[in-house]
Amino acid sequence: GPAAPWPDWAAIAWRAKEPLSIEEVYVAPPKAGEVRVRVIANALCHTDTYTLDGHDPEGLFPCILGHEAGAVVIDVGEGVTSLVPGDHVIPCYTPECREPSCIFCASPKTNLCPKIRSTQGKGLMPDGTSRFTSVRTGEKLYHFMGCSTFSEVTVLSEISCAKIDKDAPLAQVCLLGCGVSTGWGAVWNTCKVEAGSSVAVFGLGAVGLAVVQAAKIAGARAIYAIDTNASKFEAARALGATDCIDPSGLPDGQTATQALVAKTTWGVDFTFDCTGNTGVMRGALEAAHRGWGVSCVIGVAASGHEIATRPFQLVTGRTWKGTAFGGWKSRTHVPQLVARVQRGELSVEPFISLTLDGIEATGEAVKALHSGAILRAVVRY
Ligand code: NAD
Ligand code: AHE
Ligand code: ZN
Repeated sequence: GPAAPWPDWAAIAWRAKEPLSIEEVYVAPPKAGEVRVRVIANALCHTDTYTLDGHDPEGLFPCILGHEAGAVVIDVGEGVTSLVPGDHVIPCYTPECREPSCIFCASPKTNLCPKIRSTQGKGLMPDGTSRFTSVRTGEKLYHFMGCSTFSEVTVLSEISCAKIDKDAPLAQVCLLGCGVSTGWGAVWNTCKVEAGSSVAVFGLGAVGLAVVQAAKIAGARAIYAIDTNASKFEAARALGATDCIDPSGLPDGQTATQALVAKTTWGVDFTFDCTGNTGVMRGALEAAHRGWGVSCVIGVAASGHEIATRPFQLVTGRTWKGTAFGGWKSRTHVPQLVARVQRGELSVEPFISLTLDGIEATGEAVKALHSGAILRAVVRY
């Protein structure tokens, strides 16, 4: 029979707004269609800290956060055919079931496979239960975004695992599990930014800077980079921004939108919100070009916040759209992005501000991201 379970370490979020607690957890073996993985490296995304701060309407506690990671398969549950122990994977919060009956997987228009979304949103595996138990209290802990990578060991759905080349450095390509892939895909997939266009990016964290990088690769002629934290401008310029704007430092109380319209006459061809601030989302839409401008919402807004604009902004030719994971079909496209990074065609290095060792460093990474001083902090477990 199975050996007695032995515990692993995890960074537990017991309650909103409280620091993570490094404690032992029992991680149950994978059930049918699931895989158990050892997390090798985890990068911290704003969405983790937003959820820890209690802003996610779907946020459940106690839980194990984390969704930007590289991992190695330990064992697989019944019926798993695409993975074997030892495989390297990037956990993906947007799965890809590839079932012939899945109209989303079958459509080239979207990556939003809904196969396990309802249980994922309830913090549970697809059978409606959790694999995590606190050693200290005996309580069950919720999963998060189908990943829960703030744990040395976690359990994932097979359809959430992008299998990647074993030679790819997990402490770097873990960034492709969320933010950087999202920024690139927003430009290339969701908006299909054309050569010669103008682009404005609001919010210069890893997501916004990946938008800058992708826009430059797409041949954008002008890239306006906007952030209230001017310390982000150096990285933005290095990645291709042609003009950096601090909205708090504009003359005569001008807004970033007014500044952009003044610089361009009719607005910017493509604008991106990478802040999650609904006021900024409105400003980004209204900075889009009369007649054809497209504005893409990438940022995730806090519970209770809604977007608004005058319908006239749409009547006069602007399009408001949004993206989840940059439109990438996870199991198909993430391995391809990893290969492009390995070939040196794309670089994730500019986004890694610091690398820390040991899961106990996760709290330090949270503080650093909160302070605005860093892009991505990678923690090697
Ligand atoms: P981050 O915290 O590293 O960066 C956010 C940046 O926005 C910071 O540089 C901050 O100074 C800037 N900012 C904040 N308020 C601003 C304002 N009013 N005006 C201008 N700049 C402002 O975050 P990140 O990890 O890069 O993520 C960015 C956003 O994207 C978050 O909302 C995150 O939840 C979301 N996200 C969405 C997806 C998706 O699939 N749609 C994927 C990843 C992240
Ligand atoms: N749970 C929130 C929404 C959170 C959200 O929108 N998440 C983004 C990914 S953020 C990655 O860092 C997303 O892709 N959402 C699609 C999905 O299916 O969750 C809420 O408002 O309830
Ligand atoms: Zn994320």
